[in-house]
Amino acid sequence: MKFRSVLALAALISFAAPALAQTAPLVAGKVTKIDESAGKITIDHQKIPNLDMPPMTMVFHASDPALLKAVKAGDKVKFSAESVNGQLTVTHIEQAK
Ligand SMILES: [Cu+2]
Repeated sequence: MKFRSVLALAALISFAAPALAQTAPLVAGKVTKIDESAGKITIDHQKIPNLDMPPMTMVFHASDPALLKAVKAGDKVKFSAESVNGQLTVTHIEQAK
């Protein structure tokens, strides 16, 4: 019984791992506002192909609070956004050079 659940877990992880490794494309944008306490970031972004979204300014959740410390309002950035549990979430962000 226990061995079976370990096998099931191993199977689950082997399926989940490629999905986690798959990264969303980097999108160019400009940070307009950061709300650290709410864990949100507003980005004036270009087209987001994986979300089929045209350019606009909008609020995203941050998948990790540390992401909001890496950038500040006014920064030009490259970021990845994905739908996580139905919420549009920034999963990666870096300064654009
Ligand atoms: Cu948008």
